Amino acid sequence: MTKPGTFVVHATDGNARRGTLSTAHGDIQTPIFMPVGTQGTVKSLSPQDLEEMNAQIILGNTYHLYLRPGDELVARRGGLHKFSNWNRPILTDSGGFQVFSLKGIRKLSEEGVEFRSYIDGSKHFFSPEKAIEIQMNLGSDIMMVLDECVGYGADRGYTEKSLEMTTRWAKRCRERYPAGSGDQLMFGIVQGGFFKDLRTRSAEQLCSLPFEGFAIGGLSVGESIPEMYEQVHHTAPLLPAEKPRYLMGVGTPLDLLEAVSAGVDMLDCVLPSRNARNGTLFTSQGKINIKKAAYKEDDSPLDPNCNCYTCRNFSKAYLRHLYMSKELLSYRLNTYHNLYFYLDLMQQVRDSIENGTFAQLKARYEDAYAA
Ligand code: PRF
Ligand code: ZN
Repeated sequence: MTKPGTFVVHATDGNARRGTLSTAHGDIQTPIFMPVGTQGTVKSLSPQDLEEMNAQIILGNTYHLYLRPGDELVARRGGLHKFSNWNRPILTDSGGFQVFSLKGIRKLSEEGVEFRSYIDGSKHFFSPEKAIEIQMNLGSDIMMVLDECVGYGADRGYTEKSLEMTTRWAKRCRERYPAGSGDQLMFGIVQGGFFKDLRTRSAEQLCSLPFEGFAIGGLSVGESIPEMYEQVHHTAPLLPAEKPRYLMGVGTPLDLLEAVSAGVDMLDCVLPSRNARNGTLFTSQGKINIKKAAYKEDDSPLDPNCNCYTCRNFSKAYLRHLYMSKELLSYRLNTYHNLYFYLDLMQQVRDSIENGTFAQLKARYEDAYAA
């Protein structure tokens, strides 16, 4: 087994990179999209489904799993991999986003963040050390530091104070689990809102700490798409070329391509799975809503260019019927297709970087998704 944390860039095409990141549960081929499994499950899918569609790594959430069923309960069952029977890599987010975005009174201080459970309103406290201890109990392959994701519209003064605290928290996270003390990796998270010089400062501070990878946080919080792209293109090149770069919580197929063009290696988002449950499906011809009356008697597959179980076996008319009837199978077949589509897109991205044709691939999707 290659030492966890080893990252090799095999090829580049412009700023896009084709790499391999080694973890304790195997290698990840980058650029990669990570399906979100907040509660230790990607909603409506089994680990078997995910393996079948070649998901290489999934995401879990510290915040949710700490509250229920509890990280210590998971640790007693041998960790999240064993508990959920998913034997490929897992990345856990720190709670630094969920605590700030989910409702629940919270008190923020240098020590950490106090919040109320979204389940029963009970009071809890995350220090940077506690966020890491929970992720140690979960046994994820990649742990994320506790950070503050500042909301859109935060002023310069607040953003500056916040990023400085996020750096101090990152340092405390790393001290709780020093580099190389086990098989788990830890990524720092760059903040700095929508102020480029603050992003630069945040990146410089974090990159002086010994993390195995670096994330870009604080984006997709209500800004326009051009503003988001501007920050990604500004921030990605500030991160060390020899380490993986992870853009958190982004995005649409076009966002994925844009991020890769800026040098991002990893992304996650609830969009494909959440949209699937709302009947919004991504296809090679663009986005469609399966509830439209036009599909009532449409016997064609969802996406004729897709090889997934849903597209190989069912018509749009049937998928629409399942959706309109709120049948459980609707969630499952739609989620299967959307995630398959995202993972297949990233496979095409990896191939195109190796072949030097990434720009053409990006242009093709930009055309299909312009409408
Ligand atoms: N921080 C953390 N998780 C996140 C984000 C962040 O800034 C985002 C950005 N929207 C998504 N997930 N810890
Ligand atoms: Zn499909």
